[in-house]
Amino acid sequence: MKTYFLLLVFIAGSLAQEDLSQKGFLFPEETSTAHVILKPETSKPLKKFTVCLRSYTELTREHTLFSLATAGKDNMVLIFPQPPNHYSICINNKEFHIKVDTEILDWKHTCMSWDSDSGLVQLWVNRKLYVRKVSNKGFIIPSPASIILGQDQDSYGGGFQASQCFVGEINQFDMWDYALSLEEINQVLVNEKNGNVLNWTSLSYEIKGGVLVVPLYQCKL
Ligand SMILES: *[C@@H]1O[C@H](CO)[C@@H](O)[C@H](O)[C@H]1NC(C)=O
Ligand SMILES: [Ca+2]
Repeated sequence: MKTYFLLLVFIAGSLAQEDLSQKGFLFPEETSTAHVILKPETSKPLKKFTVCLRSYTELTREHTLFSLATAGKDNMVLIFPQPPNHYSICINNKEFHIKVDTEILDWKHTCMSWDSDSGLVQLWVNRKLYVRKVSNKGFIIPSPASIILGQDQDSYGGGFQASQCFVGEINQFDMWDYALSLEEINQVLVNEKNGNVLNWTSLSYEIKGGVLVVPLYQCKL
């Protein structure tokens, strides 16, 4: 009985690996603590990647959608919307901006890819590919990486500021170690493709602070 109880506490309180296809993360309030640590399937250096996620926020200030830090480089990869019309993106601590359409109060699907061979950076928001950029051609993202949802890392795994945190809901987060083709992005949009680095249907993650896992409810009209 006692062992059973301790096991439950362990599963609920720390590392979980779970099929989240019918669930999402809720970040209910502005804090400098609430975040989700994501544990990738592979710890190899990355020459390319794609991340995709759905999000819903009421925030009109800048905030963090995705933060990947490596030793000494807190903004190794950062996806940082600056409503109403910009995304700030960092690769290898190098920041650039992508102008986007005005944000609206609704679910939003974001995909971003980077390919070291060409340096090509692609950002899709709600199926639209924005003007492409080139950054860090030839670079390789070293390992290990600290991958976090909900907060911007100003140091490896920490250094959070409430004023840059995410408040709202995030689901269908996946990450790949290659740049997805347009056909593959379309598969992601209809939930037919999951990541080989982070897989939303078997996600290894750890919740810190007040983040809730909530069911995805959709009213049918
Ligand atoms: C994602 O996880 C599911 C469930 O374990 C598995 O069936 C699928 O093959 C995984 N996808 C990838 C790309 O690893
Ligand atoms: Ca910061």
